[in-house]
Amino acid sequence: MGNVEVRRGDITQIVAEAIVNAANEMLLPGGGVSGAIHRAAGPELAEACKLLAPCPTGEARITPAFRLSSAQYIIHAVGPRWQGGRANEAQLLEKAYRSALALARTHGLRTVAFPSLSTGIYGYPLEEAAPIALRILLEEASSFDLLLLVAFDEKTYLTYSKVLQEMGTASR
Ligand code: AR6
Repeated sequence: MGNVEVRRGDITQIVAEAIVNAANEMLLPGGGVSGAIHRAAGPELAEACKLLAPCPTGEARITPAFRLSSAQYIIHAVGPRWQGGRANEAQLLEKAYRSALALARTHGLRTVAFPSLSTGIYGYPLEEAAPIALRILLEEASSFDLLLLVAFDEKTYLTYSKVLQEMGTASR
């Protein structure tokens, strides 16, 4: 198993080759982590995103990180909006993580930091999203040096930490 870690913090402060943005299909800045990433990267990011939009749910696009000096690339992944659980949300969430990792691999990137896709404005229940996200990161970790899940708030941090610990124990 490669290296997967849960960290508490602001993803715009994390040093990694790529950070992942929880984007929308139009790749517009919006709020949440996306707003923070766009503020840190500067207006060039929105210009670059415009050229790559739309990005259907479950897919990802890659751009430079522009003024964000802690990373070289930003990978914009579009997770699903929670609609009650019967609209293929789990498959789409999995696909969003996998699409981001596939882009990282094709660009030869070794360290990638993710936010908790879909569990903010898009309303995906944290307890259901965390095992999906971490299962995929663990499955794909051998292709990378380090995969980080960066939790902005305490509840997200505790949930992901607990799930990772359980999964680590289960696989030993
Ligand atoms: N660093 C790390 N995580 C953060 C940060 C940060 N600086 N800020 C917020 N989070 P959200 P979504 C956490 O809403 O649910 C935007 O408008 C946040 O606490 O950013 O996928 C986009 O443009 C939560 O745990 O993304 C889309 O329209 C997690 O990041 C839409 O929101 C994801 O919350 C996407 O919604």
